[in-house]
Amino acid sequence: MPPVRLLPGLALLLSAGGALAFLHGCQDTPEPTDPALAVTVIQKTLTVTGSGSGDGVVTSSPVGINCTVTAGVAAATGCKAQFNKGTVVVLTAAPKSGHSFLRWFGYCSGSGTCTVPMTADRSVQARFLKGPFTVKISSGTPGLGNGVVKSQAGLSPALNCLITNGTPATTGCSARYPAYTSLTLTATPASGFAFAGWSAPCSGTGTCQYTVLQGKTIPASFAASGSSTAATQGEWQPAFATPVVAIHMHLLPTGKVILWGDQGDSQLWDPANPGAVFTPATKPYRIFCSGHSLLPDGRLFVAGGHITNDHGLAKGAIFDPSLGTWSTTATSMAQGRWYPTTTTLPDGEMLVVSGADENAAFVTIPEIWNGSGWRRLTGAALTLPYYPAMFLAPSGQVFYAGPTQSTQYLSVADDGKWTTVGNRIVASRDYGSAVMYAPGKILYAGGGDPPTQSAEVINLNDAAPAWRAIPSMAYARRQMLVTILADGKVLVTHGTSGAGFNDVTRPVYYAELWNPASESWTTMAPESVLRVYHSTALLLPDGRVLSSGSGEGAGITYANSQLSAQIFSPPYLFNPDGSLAARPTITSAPSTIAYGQTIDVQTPDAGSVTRGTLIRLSSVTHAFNQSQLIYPLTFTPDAPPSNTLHAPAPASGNLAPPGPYMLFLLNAAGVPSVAKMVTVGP
Ligand SMILES: [Cu+2]
Repeated sequence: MPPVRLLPGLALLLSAGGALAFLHGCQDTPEPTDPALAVTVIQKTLTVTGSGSGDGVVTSSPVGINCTVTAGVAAATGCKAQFNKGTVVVLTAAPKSGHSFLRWFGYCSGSGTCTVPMTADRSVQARFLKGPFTVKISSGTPGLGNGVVKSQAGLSPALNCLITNGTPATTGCSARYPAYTSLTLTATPASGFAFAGWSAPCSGTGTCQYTVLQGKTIPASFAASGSSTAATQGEWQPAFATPVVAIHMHLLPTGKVILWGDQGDSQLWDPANPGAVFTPATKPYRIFCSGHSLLPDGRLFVAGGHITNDHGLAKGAIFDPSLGTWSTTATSMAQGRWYPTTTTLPDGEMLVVSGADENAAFVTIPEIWNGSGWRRLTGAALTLPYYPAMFLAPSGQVFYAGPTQSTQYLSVADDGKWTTVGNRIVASRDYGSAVMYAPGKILYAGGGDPPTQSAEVINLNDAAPAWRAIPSMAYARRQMLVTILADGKVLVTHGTSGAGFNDVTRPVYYAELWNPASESWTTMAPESVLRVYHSTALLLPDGRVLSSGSGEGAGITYANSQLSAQIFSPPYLFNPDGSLAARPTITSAPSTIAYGQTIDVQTPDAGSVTRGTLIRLSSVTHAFNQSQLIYPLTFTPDAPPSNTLHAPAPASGNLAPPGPYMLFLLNAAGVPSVAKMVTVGP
């Protein structure tokens, strides 16, 4: 396990789950071994606990544990036993009739037997659930597709679920079954429609075999006949090799991507020339575990770095994309920072918060880079978790969204001041991911331990902003990324559904797409590579998403890390039949956009383009993109045959802090252009 440590004064901000944000470093520290005493038999304790609503018994081989769980609560005796150190204990869970054994938590996962090597004190939890359970059929393509889902002949009660236009009927689509009922579901499309497939717990387009262990919703997706999965679920291109682990990844105004891990150089790659080699750029210092965002002039700003786990460097660095080289800032921060967050302010200054210093003390004082030196916000001391989710709000204040529960505004005026906004609904979203998906509107999805599939939003434009629950993702996940797409929808990639810091045995391969207008989720095609802790993803200028990284920390060696990247093409790039959609094009657009002015764009598609987006270039690490944000554009065309569109630019840096953005046009079908790089500023 990684080292565990807590500092005084944290209790205010921390829930039990939130504390985990502090406990995990970039590398794993081996467990200390017991003193080697040849004649002493060392014993280790195995503890079994229960959870859920059901009854059952957990027994061990060799004997020792005989633990009765009633309504999820383990009995006072029989649930704890000592074994000689090194004994391999196998636990078996047997549910009472009518109840189910769902799975193990703690040292084991899964639902089979639990094998525990007693090299240390161990604890496992057995989750039993009380039947019967409700199984419900839903549509994986809301608003789209007709068909019917039926259970196997002879089953009572039967499922006979008619789905029309992506909406399941009010009867026949849900039934209650005793624990361990075996369901075989068959999906038949209506005439003119095709069955696009099941989503979890099933997959593919054959029958869905499901053993009822808990209440479950099973999505079935129907689509118009002849439609392809690319049109509804997007498409992943084959993975390709990267020379280092992309733990930190950024898009530069040159259109190139820069990425780095701990080992090796930083590396440049050009998505417009995918066959081109990676070009190394020597790091200025050990910039692993730093924070970063893009400066008003398009250079990449980096604050802090790595000494050892929980010990940060006070240095700063800048990468100049036009020169292709790094330089170190002339002055350093007052304290080192390991796992800080960097936020571009309305005037182009760079705010740095959180992180641990050279002595592994949490840095409580925010610090601001003004382009030539640093100043500290001494009136705003506050201990924040590592890599906090910080967003520039329309008020010009900076909003702290998590992962701990109490969300707050930081005013950077004078010597700084925090004010409380309100608590999130879910207490800890540790290694979940947050995004400002529209000016002042923030989505926070997943995270926590065990991870949640829930999501919530807040609108900072409201008079009294409050967090509000929205529909959940299809998959619980942590160690994930949320990425704004060219059309303003939000893509979720990566993560693990397992409990603990980084359970590589339960990866979530499926991406999910969130529609801010309907607040609904659609499951996308699965990535082929496992990406969990230390993974990254960002939007490319061509509207696709680059996904990379994972590993090189939390016990995963460099050799076992993901030295690869993969690109996702969202559904908006495809026609319903799977062919590539015709994209609007930009003939010309200004290279700089000034606050409060009008943006004039030339396009041969003026007749079909009504909207566009400005999306700030990404700077990503550790489940958070510190730079991305979106400013939606509404275009008005000149009278035909003019090819000119006009849109109001952002009014101020509060809505779009200065720096490099991608300008996308969107046609009536929602297909984006390839972006033009622009600089937004005063
Ligand atoms: Cu790390």
